Amino acid sequence: MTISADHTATDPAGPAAAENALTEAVKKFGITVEDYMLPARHQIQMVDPDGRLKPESEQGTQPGHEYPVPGDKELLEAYERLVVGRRVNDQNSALVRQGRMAVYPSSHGQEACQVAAALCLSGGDWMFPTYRDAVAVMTRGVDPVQVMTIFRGDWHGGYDPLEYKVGIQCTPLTTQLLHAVGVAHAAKLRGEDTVVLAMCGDGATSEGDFHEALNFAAVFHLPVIFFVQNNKYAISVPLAHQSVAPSLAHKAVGYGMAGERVDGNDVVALLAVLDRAVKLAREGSGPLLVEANTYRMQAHTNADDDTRYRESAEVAEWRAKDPVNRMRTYLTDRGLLDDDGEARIAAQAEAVAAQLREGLGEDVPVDPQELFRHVFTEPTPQLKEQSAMLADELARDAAATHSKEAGQ
Ligand SMILES: Cc1ncc(C[n+]2csc(CCOP(=O)(O)OP(=O)(O)O)c2C)c(N)n1
Ligand SMILES: [Mg+2]
Repeated sequence: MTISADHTATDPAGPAAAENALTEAVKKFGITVEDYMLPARHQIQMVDPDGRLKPESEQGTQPGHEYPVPGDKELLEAYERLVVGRRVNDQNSALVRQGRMAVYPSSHGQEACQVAAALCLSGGDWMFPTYRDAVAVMTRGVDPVQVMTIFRGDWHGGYDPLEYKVGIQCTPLTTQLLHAVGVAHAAKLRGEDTVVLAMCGDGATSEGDFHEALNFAAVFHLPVIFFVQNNKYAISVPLAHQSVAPSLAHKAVGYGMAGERVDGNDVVALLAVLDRAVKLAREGSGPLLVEANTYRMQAHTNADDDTRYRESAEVAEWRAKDPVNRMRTYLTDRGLLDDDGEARIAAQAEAVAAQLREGLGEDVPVDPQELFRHVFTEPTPQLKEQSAMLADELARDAAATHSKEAGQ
């Protein structure tokens, strides 16, 4: 997409003002604009895989890329959501095997990213998720059964995006990034202080729409955080075959925005980096890209056999970096979590799982003609023809069933 609209027509302040806002934001970090845009040399990690808080000098930070440890209240809430998220992921995978859901792209192992993506936002902000981000949508406050409705395979998206300020979980890769940029542009024109978090995977960063969304957001200086969950695979394609950039966070600087990479299994670091990104975006310093370094612990979906393209040793290596265990150790060692707290959170997770079993346990009657109903205001001749063919087939089926029953 070529940007052909005059900036001054849509952004009264124009690009010069946007550039000034960025320069001002960078000034307070005491570094150059280039050093602000380039990710820190190492990923930000605050709590190591054994659950120990790392010394500040080993957290991967550097001047202008320093992050305070989030408060205890936020961390406890994050842990609670992690446990619920893990339980939901595993319950959903079971519901697929039982035929109650058609498909479920699980975020098992990526729950820290899911939880942080929701908790860093305020009520008036927007989130634009993908098919793998059901736990993030739920953590944002959408009813769990409504979130999972889309995976049943009927036509309905389940929840009202306007009510929750959460876009539909998009399956066509990176379409949601353009929706996100559009909403951010509209909010900016209206003078609202909305921040938009747009989610995608590592594979999705090769899409044309990824480029268009990032370029538009940077040129129009929009308050968007592009949150890339690098789980190392795009179905069977490993990251090394997808991109040879030094990191996915480095893609940001090419568009003129800041990038940062963070340990995606460390919810403490994720919250620290995303909280600052949201604050900066809200203050008007433009879009940012955050790459979370994580791993897809299970197959792409139930329709995929991951043993055909990756070694079990690799999966085992990542199991040791589990985000839930890590946080449990960290909070327990700090005296913030005890057996009673654990039991309360486990009970909460079980209640959500029961809600899903109940809510998705019944078949919903669907009208096959709804396939055609909401495509165009005026159906095309082809759709009319296909709809008539379906009506004919359904009538013949019904007649056959009727005569079979009459003959019995
Ligand atoms: C435009 C488009 N092209 C291809 C696909 C098929 N497809 C579905 S998921 C996927 C892999 C995406 O990988 P990634 O972005 O890393 O996300 P992950 O599934 O790992 O979360 C592909 C190629 C699609 N859904 N949309
Ligand atoms: Mg991926």
